[in-house]
Amino acid sequence: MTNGTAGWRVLCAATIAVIFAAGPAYAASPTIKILTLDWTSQIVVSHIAGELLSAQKYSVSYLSEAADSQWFLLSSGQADLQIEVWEGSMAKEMSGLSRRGLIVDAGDHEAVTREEWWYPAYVKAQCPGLPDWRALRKCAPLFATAGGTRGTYYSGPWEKPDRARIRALGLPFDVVQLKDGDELRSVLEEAVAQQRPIVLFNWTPNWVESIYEGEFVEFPVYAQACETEPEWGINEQLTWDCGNPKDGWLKKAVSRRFPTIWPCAYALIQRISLSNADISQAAALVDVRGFSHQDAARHWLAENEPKWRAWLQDAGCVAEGSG
Ligand code: TMO
Repeated sequence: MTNGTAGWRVLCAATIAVIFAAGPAYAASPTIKILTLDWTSQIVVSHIAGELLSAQKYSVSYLSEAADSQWFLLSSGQADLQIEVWEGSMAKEMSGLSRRGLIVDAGDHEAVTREEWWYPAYVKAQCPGLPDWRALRKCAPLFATAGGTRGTYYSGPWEKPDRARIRALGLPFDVVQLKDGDELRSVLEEAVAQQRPIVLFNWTPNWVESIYEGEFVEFPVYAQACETEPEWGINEQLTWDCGNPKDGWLKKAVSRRFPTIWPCAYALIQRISLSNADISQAAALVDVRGFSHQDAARHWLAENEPKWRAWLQDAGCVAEGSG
């Protein structure tokens, strides 16, 4: 290439930049702000969506937040997309805010989910009667730290009803709430290394199932009324005398502005549907195989091209962002 051509290109690019900057008619589509939260699969799947949107010429950015902030950020339009909304820990906010029109329900993933108390398989021999929750009443001292008699249950930052459940079911347990999925992973790995009894919050699909055998505790079966009607269930004075849903949904949520500003991107988000295997693989690529979140997303995309090509095709339109 000659200097002359290069110079002409620079001039040309500069001129185009000026023309585009000057006219509001050429204003670029605003950036789609994608929430990345505090457990691994959500971050990887956010990057999968982000890579697909970027390839469609949308401008995307990632906002790293604790799960609790998602509702305020989405309903105020400071964030646009939360790609993994879990029924067990997020149903209440999701249904309340979408009913009021403050956020938009962009449909379900194929995955069926569960979030619940969980223990590694070797714990069962130490506490006969598991997975029935009543076994935990007798075995509580096994799960005590430093000589106490009350057991410790390790939770993440997502689950709210644990203390209520402990009270309603008369379980001699205290809750130690950890910061995020990585901290849960550390206490689990440490306990397993020493074959020490542990009961902690876990969920499926997750990376854990690809490494450790284990089971969820079986509490009285969930019903909506268990949350609201004290008379329901074995404790007639208190709510939450039940477990979490066993066959929960997994949804996508977007900001109110999303469908109008980016209708084609919205059509794509509606079609994105991940299976249990997809989600647990996404988590395992990072937590077991050591990929970065973005590399894990690219790896998943490279291995699952027919799947995402079908989403793009079914969405059936070309990005506004590319215009
Ligand atoms: C929201 N989570 C999957 C960590 O339970």
